[in-house]
Amino acid sequence: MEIPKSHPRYLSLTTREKLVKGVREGLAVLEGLIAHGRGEAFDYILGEKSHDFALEAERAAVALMKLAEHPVISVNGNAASLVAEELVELSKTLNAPLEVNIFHYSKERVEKIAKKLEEFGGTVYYRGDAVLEGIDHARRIVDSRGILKADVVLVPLEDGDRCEILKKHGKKVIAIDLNPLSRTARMADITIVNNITRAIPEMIKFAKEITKEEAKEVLRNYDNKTVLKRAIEAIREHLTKMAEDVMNA
Ligand code: PTJ
Repeated sequence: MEIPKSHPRYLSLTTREKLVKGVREGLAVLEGLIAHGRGEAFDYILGEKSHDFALEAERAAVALMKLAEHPVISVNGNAASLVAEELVELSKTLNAPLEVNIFHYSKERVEKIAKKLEEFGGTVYYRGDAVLEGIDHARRIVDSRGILKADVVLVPLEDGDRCEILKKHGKKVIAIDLNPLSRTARMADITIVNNITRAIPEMIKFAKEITKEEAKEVLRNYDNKTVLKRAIEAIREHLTKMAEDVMNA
């Protein structure tokens, strides 16, 4: 469908179309559309912008990955549909390989996602030759060169279960999740409450700028609990403003 640039919801609608295309191409699953809808709703009540707490978390995430020995970026169907090219750029900038890791498992989809990332020049792990003990669903299948030995894992649009298991395996977890109330958001070491479509380009910019010394300083001052609190408060403030706008209209 052709969406006119003049449409007030142009950006949101074109993002939706990307995900629909991702489903049609076999990258994302139908459940991914539902997850995206939930994300959209949170984005809406957050004012559809990158808040200061999100930028702070993005900078801390980049700092953590910069200082890590084996940082890995986990990619699922939604992430590949929305920001494949950008994920490859972030991966190259931070020297952090990409690993396809999906919840609704099929070998065919793993390969399609990997191919898409490789088309943009990404280094992609998807051998699935190792298992993360303690988790029942398909996300336990990992690559021995990637998530298995990673010390830091970036998990965009994740479910709480896996975040928990990654932490149990001693890994630092960075989540990108528009829902600051989710289990993932609360369990991660760094939670980026922002749309992945804004977060990844911003992280690329930070990754290009930051030095190792600055990274250490950023992490010394970072507090994820405060970031989550500010995200929840931002929702409250935005809703209060919208309520006032209704009364003043
Ligand atoms: O490709 P698969 O099989 O790995 O499946 C991917 C989905 C996303 C379907 C799977 O991981 C899933 O079911 O995720 P959840 O548990 O629904 O969690 C997704 C979270 O991401 C929710 O909290 C959403 O609010 C959030 N979210 C959705 N779209 C975005 C988002 N966060 C940031 N940016 C988005 N565009």
